[in-house]
Amino acid sequence: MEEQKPNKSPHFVNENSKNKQLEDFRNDNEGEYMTTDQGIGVSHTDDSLKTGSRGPTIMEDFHFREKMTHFDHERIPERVVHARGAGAHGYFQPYESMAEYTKAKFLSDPNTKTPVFARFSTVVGSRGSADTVRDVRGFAVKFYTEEGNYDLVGNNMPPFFIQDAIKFPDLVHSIKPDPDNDMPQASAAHDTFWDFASLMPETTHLIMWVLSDRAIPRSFRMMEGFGVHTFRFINEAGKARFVKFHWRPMLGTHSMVWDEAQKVAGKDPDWLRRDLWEAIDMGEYPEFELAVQIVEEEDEFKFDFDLLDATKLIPEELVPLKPIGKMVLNRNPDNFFAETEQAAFHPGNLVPGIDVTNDPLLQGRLFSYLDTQINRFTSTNFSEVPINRPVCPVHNHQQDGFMRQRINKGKANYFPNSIGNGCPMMTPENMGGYMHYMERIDGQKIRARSESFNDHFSQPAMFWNSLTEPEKQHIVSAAHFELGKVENKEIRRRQLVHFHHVNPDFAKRVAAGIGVEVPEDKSVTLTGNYESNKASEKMKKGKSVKESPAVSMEKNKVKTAKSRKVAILIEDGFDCNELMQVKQAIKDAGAHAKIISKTLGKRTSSTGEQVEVDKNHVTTASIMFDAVYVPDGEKSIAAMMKEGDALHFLSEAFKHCKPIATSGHGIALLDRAFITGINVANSNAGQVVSDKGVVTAGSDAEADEFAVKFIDAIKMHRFWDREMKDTVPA
Ligand code: HDE
Repeated sequence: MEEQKPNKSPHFVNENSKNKQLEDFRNDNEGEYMTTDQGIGVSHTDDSLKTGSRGPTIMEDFHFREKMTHFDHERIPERVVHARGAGAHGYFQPYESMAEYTKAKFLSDPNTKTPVFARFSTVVGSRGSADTVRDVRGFAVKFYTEEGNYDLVGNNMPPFFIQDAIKFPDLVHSIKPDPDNDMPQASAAHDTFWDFASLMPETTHLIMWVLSDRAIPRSFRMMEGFGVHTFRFINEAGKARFVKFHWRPMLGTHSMVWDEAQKVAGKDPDWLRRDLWEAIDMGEYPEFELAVQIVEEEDEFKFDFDLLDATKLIPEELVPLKPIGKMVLNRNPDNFFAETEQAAFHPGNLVPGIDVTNDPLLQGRLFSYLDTQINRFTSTNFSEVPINRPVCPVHNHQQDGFMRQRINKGKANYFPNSIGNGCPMMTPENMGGYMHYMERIDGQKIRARSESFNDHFSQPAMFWNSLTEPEKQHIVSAAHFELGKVENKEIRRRQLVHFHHVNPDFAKRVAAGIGVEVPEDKSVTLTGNYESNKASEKMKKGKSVKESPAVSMEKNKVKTAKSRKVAILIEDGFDCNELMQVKQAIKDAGAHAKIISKTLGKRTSSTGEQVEVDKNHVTTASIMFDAVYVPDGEKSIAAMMKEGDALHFLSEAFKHCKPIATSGHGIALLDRAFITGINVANSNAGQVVSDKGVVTAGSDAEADEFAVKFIDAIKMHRFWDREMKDTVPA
C-alpha cells in the first residue's frame, strides 16, 4: 500500500464562520410559494380532500397526510435533565496566547474569533416549566474551533451534588417529580429529594449553594459559569497542568428574591429566556470572561481536598483566577427547535491541548452524553444537524443510520484500505491528531472511593463563613421553605445533622423555622466505600482556607445600572419636567424605563404634555422591574393614593429590597405603601435624601442630584439591610 502524504492540513483557518455554515440551511419563506416536502406546489391547505363538501375525507389526500404526519412527529424526547433552556450564538476571543499552557489553537491567537453557541438551562423542570425556580443553572458552550468542536458543559455553581456518576440516576430520580403523582414540578422541595440528600452527606456543599441566592439568578447574563471538574491543559511540549474553568459575567452576578422569583414564575414563566432574547435583540450583548485556575501537576496533593472530587472547589485565595478571554453572545437563534433544542453537548468533545482527569463524575459523564443524544435523536447522525456540525472538515468511515445527511463517495468504507488510497488517513499529532494524555495508572480493580473524598463539611463551612449576614439569612430562609415542605420529620431532623456539621448556629437557625430540634446524636453515615491510600495521606497536610470571600456575591458586587429595568408610575397630572430629566438619566446609565399607569393610552402632565403609557397594571407588576420611580405631581399622586395596584407596586418593590425614588407629593405615598423606617426628604424643602435605597427629594430640590442618587441606588441592585421589609403585607 502506497503511503499517502497529505497535501494540506486537515484543519484550515476557518474563514467561513459557523454563521455562514448555518446560512446554507436557513429557510426564509418570504416571497415563496407553498410546496409539499416533495416540492409539489400546494394550491389549497384550508380544506381536506372529501367526497362531496359534506362527505368523508379520502386517503388520496397526500398533502393532508403528509402535513398531519409531520405534525404528529414534531416532538423529540426532552433532555432527561436540563430540559428547559435558552440559547444564543456568539464568539469567543482570547486575550493573549495561552500556548505556554495549552496547544488548543482557539486559545493560541488573540486575533482568532471562534464561533460559539451557548445554552443556559434549569436542571430539574421539564421543557415547559418556569425559568425562575430554585435550581442549579446549566451553562453549556459549544466552541466551533478549527480543530473540531470543543464543549465546555458547566453549571452556574462550582461544586456538584455527588462524587461518582453512578449516583446520578438516584440523585435525579429523587429531585424530579414523585413517580406516583408526577409532582412537584421543577422543585427540590419535597420528601424524596431531602430523603436522599439527608442520607448522602456529600451533597451538603452544593446544597448550601442551591439554598443561596445563586439558585435564583436575576438573568442568565448575570450569573457565573463553572466547568466544575478539574480538567487538563497540555502544551505543545506535552507538559500537562490541571485546570478549572470559570465564566464571569461582565454585568456582575446578581439574583432575585425568593418571593419575587416565585411570583415571576406565574406572571412570566419565560422571564430568563425573554431577558436573554430581548437583550440580544436590543444589541446589549451578554459578555462573559473566561478565566482559569491552573495547578502544576506536582501540586496535585498540595490541598486538603482532592482535585478529582467534584464536590469541592479550589478557593481563589489559594489559586487565583487568570482571565484568558471573552465570550460575546450577539445573535439570537432563528429557530428554537433547530438550534437550541437540537444542540447536543458532550464533555467528551475535546480538542488537542484539553483533556479530562480521573474525576469519577466526569468519567461517567463521558459515557452519558453521547448515550442521551442517541435517545433524543434516535440516531448517531445528530452530529450532522447544522447546529452540531463542526466548521472544519469531517472525514471517517462512519456510515448509514437514521437520517444520514453526508453522501460518502467511493468503495473504501474501512481502514486500512488500499483501494481508497488509504484515505482518510491518520491525522498526525503535529497536524491536530488528538492524543490522550499518557497518564500512568496503576491500581487494583475496586468499587471504592479514595479516602481523600470523605470530608463533606469543610467546604460547605467555608462557603457559610464567607458570606455576609443577609446572604446567610437567605440560606436559612430557603431551608425553611425547602424543609418546611418536607412532610417526614425524621428527614428534616437528619438534614439538620448535616447542617450542624457545617455550622451549629446555622443548624439551630434552620431548626427554629421547621418545628424540629437538631438531634442529640450528630453521627453521620458515609455512603461511599472509602479506601485509604497514599493520596489521602498526603492531603491531610494540604492547604485549606476557612473563608473564601470570592464566593460571596455581595462582597464582589459589580455596581452598574446597565440594562436594568425601571418602572415609572404616573397618572394624569404628573410633573413632566422632572419625569423627562430622570428618564434621560436612566437612559444615559444604560438602563431602560417603562411608563406604567392604570390603563394604556396617553397621560397628561400638570403642564399639558402627553406621554404614552407602555404597560398597565394588569399586564405588569413590580416583580418585572429592578427599580421604581414615582414623579411628583399633586393630582397624579392623589390618584395613586387611592389606587391599590400602584400602592402594591411600591410595597412589593420595597419588600424585595429594590431602589425606589419619589419626590414632593410622592413622599406621602411611601407611608401609605408601608414603606417605613426610612429617612426621607422634607417634601417642601430643597434636599435629596438617599436612605437604604429609597431616594426622596423635596419639591425644590435639584432634579439632577435626585437623578444621580437614584442611579447610584440602581447600581447597588438590592438593599438587603431593610429590616422593616418584613412588615410589608405584599
Ligand atoms: Fe449533565 N447531563 N450530567 N452535568 N449537563 C445532561 O445531556 C450527566 C453534570 C450539564 O444545554 C444530559 O444532552 C451525568 C455536571 C449541562 O444541552 C445528560 C452527570 C455538570 C447540561 C447528562 C451529570 C452538568 C447537561 C441530559 C453525573 C456541570 C445541559 C441532556 C455524572 C459540570 C446541556 C443532555 C445542554 C445535560 C448527564 C452531571 C452540566 C443526561 C450522568 C457535574 C449544562 O447526558
